[in-house]
Amino acid sequence: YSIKTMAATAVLLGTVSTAFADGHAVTLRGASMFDEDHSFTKTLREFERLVAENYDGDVAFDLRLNGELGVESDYVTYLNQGVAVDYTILAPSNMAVFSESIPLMDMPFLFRDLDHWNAVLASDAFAPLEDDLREAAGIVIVGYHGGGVRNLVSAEPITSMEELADHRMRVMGAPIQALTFDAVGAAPAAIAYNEVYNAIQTGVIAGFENEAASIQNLKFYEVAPHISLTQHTITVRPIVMSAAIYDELPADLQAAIMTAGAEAGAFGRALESGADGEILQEMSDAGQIVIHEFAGRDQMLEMVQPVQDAYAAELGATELLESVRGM
Ligand code: X1X
Repeated sequence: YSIKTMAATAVLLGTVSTAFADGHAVTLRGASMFDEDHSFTKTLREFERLVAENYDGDVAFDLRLNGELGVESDYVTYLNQGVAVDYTILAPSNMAVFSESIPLMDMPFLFRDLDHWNAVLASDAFAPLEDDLREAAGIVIVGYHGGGVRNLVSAEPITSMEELADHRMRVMGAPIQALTFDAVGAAPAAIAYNEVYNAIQTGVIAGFENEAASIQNLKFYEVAPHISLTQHTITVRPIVMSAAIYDELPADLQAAIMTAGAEAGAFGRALESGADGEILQEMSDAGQIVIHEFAGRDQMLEMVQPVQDAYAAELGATELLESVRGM
């Protein structure tokens, strides 16, 4: 290999060795499915700024937006292999393929309200799940973004348990997501995020579930303008790095990344949870969505709890689940 060839290879793989390509000692490649307006991208920008601020050495960032490098289910594979994507923000349920336990963090109806969500994220309750993710997936959690509230998003209104029955809806790839919506009577199917818009448009599914920021950013309202306030999830969205890359970095850069991850996460959580209601209102005011009350939320919660219990028991995480519920 000549240096030029190595540089080209490094650019393709997006590893720390991109130093050859752009003259920086370390260049890290990031990925976002969204544009600059979405809270994920803003949080990753803040993360970059804080890493640079906390590190004395030479580090640069190359953040690819608008799904240029695919969707989260792709990023997970790249992070695991240590190629193409070094840092991003991911839904735990999109990491299920490598770690069975990580989706516990974002299973529907885990959090009672924002106070509960805040208390759990301020604790170290998820530490065993983080350890499993590092071990099983080669992915390091450096901070926690999140705070969006997920609702049903559909082509036709869903306002009651009766209307939810057999509703063909997309869920994220983790089995606990499908089990949850199956338990409440819907007909869930795991479909890649970048296929959801077309799948609704062509009638393959009748809807999905998502938070306001992403519905707005990716214009899902064009095909699914009905939002039913099931408020079943408050999102937890780890800021993550590939362990293969992280472990090769100098110790002072690793320390800067951990500090930056924690601070950028807090910044992002305040941003997304603060803007969630406003974004729904904006879309409603613009005539893009119609918001519906959902009558059966308490019933859903009751039907879902045994599913959560069984999932936790299978993972040997009953104590963890109980401690989260007890906070
Ligand atoms: O449903 C998904 O796959 C996505 O929904 C939103 O865009 C985000 O929460 C993202 O992390 C992913 O979960």
